[in-house]
Amino acid sequence: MKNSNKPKMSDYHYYLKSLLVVLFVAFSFQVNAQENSPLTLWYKQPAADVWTDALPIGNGKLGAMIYGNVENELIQLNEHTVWSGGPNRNDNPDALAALPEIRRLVFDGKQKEAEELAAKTIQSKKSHGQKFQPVGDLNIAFDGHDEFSDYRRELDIERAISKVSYTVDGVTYTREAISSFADNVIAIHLRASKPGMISFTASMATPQPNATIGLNSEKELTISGTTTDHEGVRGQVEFKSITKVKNQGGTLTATGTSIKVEDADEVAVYIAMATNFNNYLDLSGDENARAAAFMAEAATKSFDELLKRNVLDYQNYFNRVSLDLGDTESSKLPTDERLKSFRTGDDPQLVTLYYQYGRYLLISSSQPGGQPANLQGIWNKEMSPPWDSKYTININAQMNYWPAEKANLAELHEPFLKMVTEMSEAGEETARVMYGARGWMAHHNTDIWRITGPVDAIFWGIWSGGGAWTSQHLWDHFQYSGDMEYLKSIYPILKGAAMFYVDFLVEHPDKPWLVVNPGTSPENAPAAHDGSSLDAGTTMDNQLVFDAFSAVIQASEMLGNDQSFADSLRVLRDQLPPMQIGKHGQLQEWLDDIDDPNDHHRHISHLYGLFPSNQISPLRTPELYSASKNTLIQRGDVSTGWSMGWKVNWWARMLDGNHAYKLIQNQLSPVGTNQGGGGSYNNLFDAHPPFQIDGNFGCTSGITEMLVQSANGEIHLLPALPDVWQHGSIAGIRAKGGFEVVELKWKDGKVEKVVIKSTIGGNLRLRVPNTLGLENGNGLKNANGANSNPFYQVPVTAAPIVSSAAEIIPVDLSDMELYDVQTTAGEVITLVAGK
Ligand code: FUC
Repeated sequence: MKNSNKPKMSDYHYYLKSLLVVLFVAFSFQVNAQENSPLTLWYKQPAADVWTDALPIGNGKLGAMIYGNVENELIQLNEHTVWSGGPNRNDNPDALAALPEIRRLVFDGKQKEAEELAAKTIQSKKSHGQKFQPVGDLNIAFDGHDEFSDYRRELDIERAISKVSYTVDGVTYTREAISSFADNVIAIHLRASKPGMISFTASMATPQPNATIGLNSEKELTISGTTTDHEGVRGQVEFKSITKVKNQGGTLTATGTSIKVEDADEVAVYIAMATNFNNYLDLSGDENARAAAFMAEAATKSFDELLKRNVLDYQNYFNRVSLDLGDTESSKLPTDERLKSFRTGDDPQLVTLYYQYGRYLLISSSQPGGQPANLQGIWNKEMSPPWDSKYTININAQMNYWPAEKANLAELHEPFLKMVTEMSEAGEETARVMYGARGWMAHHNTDIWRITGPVDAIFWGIWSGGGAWTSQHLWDHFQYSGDMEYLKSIYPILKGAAMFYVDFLVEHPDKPWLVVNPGTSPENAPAAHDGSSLDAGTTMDNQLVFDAFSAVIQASEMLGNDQSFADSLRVLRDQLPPMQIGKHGQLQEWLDDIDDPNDHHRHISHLYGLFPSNQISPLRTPELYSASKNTLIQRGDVSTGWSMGWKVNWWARMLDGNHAYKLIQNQLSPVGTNQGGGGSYNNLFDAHPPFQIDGNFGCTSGITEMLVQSANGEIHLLPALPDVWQHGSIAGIRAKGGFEVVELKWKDGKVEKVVIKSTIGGNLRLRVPNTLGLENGNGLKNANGANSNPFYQVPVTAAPIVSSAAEIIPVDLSDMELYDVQTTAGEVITLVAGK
């Protein structure tokens, strides 16, 4: 029949063709959309031999740096428990006998003599901490790929996948790499746009001296080794890596210690790594069985299966928070070019990318059951990395975890909290043997073996606040969730940290105070003390003891137990020295007014009280606000990476968004361009320099603090918004007391809409820059009196002692509203502007 409506065979072909075209377009669109995802770091050139140009992937246990080199791809490998040495302690028992004399010398103003004696008697004579070490490298050599075009290298932090693509002789080659959370392997996928085009030789290398590279009967490349001895501690970590090459099409030949693939259609390479490490005291695991089991399990799955599952696992964390600070044309440029022009340009999206990169790095370097992120996260290629890539706990390791609770990654706090628990076990002996004290303590460093003795020069190592500060993280973890069972479980650790000071504090001979002696203010030393760092009653020590005691006092109240111990702490807390404001208007770092206003030292430890603690605030302690401002200005902005990261948080707590933003500009400057200070490498790793990951995490925390703070007994929205972020939104931020800021939108610097979920109920006290009302048009109740919410009780800071020469800068607060909203568990509150 002519003109029939029935489709003809050719029509079927037409439909099929159309469908394929639609699918193809949709697919290419998706690929394009992925390539242009705003949350991508990307570059037009390979990393060549520059490690800080390579891109990091990790699953908290296995880390890799992908160089993206075309002819000779290099993938540098880490496993979280590959450390030098083995279980060991490093206390110096001579301390106890020398303690009275050291204290007397400090009180007599003979700090230098005290330091010399302490160097002999307190400083560890054993290990000064072991080293986090690499496993080795995977090299993949491609013949004939010396000339290429259309090169692109990227790290998509929305999907946790690194990708390299380029064209040789009309064939497009693609490499993707992930570190699989669920399947315990690093997986690399090699593809080409034409079949049979993939040929390469894969081999392994390792800088570990006690390791052998081999090939097993499964035609897998292996590295088997034992880590090195260091400072008298025998290397006892046994490690194994297994690399499997799975080709589709073509041939695979294994010769010597390399694998040659010829003419394959596509290839997957999986790398499993494991050690004998069970915990800080036990190395009885079987690294061979572990690595083999990981590989056997992963090998049954295709790369696409691993990838699909990995994206879901990763996004379970990553997608909880979104941030929009605006976008400009600059975001279309490669990341290294954006970094170069950030300070002078207009690229707010780079801040969003950097913020989310901080979250990406925490997800990738800190997973439950693994080791905490160390000074380099989980990425290190050196056998002797800077500061051994361990845990400096006078600031750096804590900074790594500042974003964990508020940026909605609380589960990833676990490795650090576990480390604190283990230090509390190890540090009991240190407290007893070295200082004759009950409870537990730690000095300024620890490592995978949880050493708690004093390391490095005595000047740094004698600091005794490691227990007080790190245990605050347990308290914080509780305060965010409100989980009373958790509080019960950690109470003994908080109590132990406080108990140490019950025994360690001594009466000052001339002043009416109880002080830490010997104490220090980390790594700084006043000229007035002949350059010695030792002192009694330094401001940071006082603030730390205040927090250690306050946490126990509040915890015991909430648990309704141990009241008499809490009461005894109240009495002691009242005898701590108050903060003092010196003749330069500064917050005094030392007990005497000896600060140098031209000192630009990177540590400003006495501002611990401003952040992360909450003993100083423009809203509650105006004189101390003034002193902190003077101190921040005198110390200056530019410094090492982590110091600048801390300053973002400080200026946010000072409610000065423009100054905080200035620090972000410094942080997002290429390393070497910042008047001798830190900055960022091309892969956006923080530069101390050298690379230290703390600055990444510190800045991520600081950006959150600029937008939402839970401090001062309230949730403060837009507390420190810089002029350049007048419009934007953030979603998914957590606040103490189980609140979640599900959505916060602002326009012209004012809150337009905020949605807050209360997970455990209680009063929501909200400070905002403009009038808000309920969606139904009803107004809100203005806050009155003390906040009834138990998670928003702030211990009162003692009135400072102010030098008669000090000038006090008045606090200039913009208009704000303060509301109280009663919430029940599970309730979602929506508030809008102007009602
Ligand atoms: C502290 C800092 C240094 C460095 C080191 C890892 O000692 O003072 O700047 O960050 O830790």
